Amino acid sequence: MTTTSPLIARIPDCPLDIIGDVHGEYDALEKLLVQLGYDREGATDDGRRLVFLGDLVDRGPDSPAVVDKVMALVREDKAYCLMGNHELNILLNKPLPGNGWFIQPNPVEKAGEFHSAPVAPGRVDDYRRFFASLPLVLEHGSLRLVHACWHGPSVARLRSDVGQHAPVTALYEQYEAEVARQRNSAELAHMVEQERNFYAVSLQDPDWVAELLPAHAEAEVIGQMSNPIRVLSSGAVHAADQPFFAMGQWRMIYRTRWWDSYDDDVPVIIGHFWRRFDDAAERISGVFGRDVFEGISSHAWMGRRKNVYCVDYSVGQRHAERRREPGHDRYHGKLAALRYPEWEVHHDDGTVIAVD
Ligand SMILES: [Mn+2]
Repeated sequence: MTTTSPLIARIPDCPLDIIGDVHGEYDALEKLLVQLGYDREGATDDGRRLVFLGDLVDRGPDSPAVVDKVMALVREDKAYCLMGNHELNILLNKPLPGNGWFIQPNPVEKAGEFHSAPVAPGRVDDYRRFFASLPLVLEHGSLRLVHACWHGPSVARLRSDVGQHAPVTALYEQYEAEVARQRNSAELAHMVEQERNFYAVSLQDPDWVAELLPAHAEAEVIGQMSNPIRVLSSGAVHAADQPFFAMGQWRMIYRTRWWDSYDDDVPVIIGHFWRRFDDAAERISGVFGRDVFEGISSHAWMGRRKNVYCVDYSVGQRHAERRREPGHDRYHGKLAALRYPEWEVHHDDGTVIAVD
C-alpha cells in the first residue's frame, strides 16, 4: 500500500460551505447539511462545494459515521477535507483522550469519559489511507484554508519539502528529528538542566508556586514552531508571561493569536480554536491557557486586517455537556458552516448569522 499526499492542494474558485471541526457529532452534521440545502447524496443545484476544516473525529458519539460520510463526499468530488491535529495524531498512533474509538490500547482515555462507536475492524486501513490523503493547506482562488494557523514560513518550508508525494508521517518524523537536534543543542540543553536542578521541583506538581522557566519555555516553543506540520494543524505558540497548570503539568507557552500579525491580502479560514456562539454560551472544556478570542465578538472577523475567520463553535464539547446534563438537547457548543461568498454562518440549530 502506498499512501501519497499532496499536502498543499489547490481547489477551484467556486462557492463554498466551509464546515468547522465535527468531532464525531454525526447528528449535528446531518442536520447542518440539510439546513444548507444538500440532498442525501451531498449535492446542491448551484455547483457549491463543501470544505471540512479537519478534526472530523474524536470525543463525539460516532466518529466512524462522520468519516464514512465525508470520505464518500470527497471521493465523489463533492467536498474537500483538510487534515486536523486529531487525524494527524491517529496517523502517528498517539493514544489521546477521545481517540480510543480508533487507537487501542489507550491508557490515557478515562473510562466513561467518551462514548463513541468504535471503528469496525475491517475499516481501519481504509480510514488510515483516507486520513493520510488529506492536505494540510487548501488554496482556493480567493481564500486560504488551514486547520489552525496560516504561518508563512511554515507553509513555505512545507512547500519546498513536500514534493507532491511525501507521506505526511515521514515528513513529520523528519521535522521532529530537527526539533530534537535544536532542543539538544549544547547551550539550551544545559540551561534546561540548570533550571531543573535549581528549582528541584516537578512540573507535574500542581501545588508548586510556578515561575516561568525561560529555557523550558524556549524548548517548548521549539517543539511546536520548528515543525511546520504542527504549526499548521495545531497553531503557533510563544513563551508565556506566567506559567499555568493544564492537563497535568505546568505549561510555559501560550497559544499565539497569530491573526493579529497576519498581514496578507488573502482571507484565511480556520477551525480548531473553541469559539463561543454568543456571550451566554458556556465553555466547559477545551480552555487551555488564555482565551484567544478575548475581545473578539462571536461572529466577527479576526486579526489586524480583519480577514481571518474561525468556524469552530465548540461542538467538540457536547460529549461533556451530555455527561453533565443527560437528556438535554440544547447545546452551548454548535456545529457551524461559513458560506462563501455570502459570508453567513449557518449553525446546526438553524441559526444564520452574518459575519461582522
Ligand atoms: Mn484541532
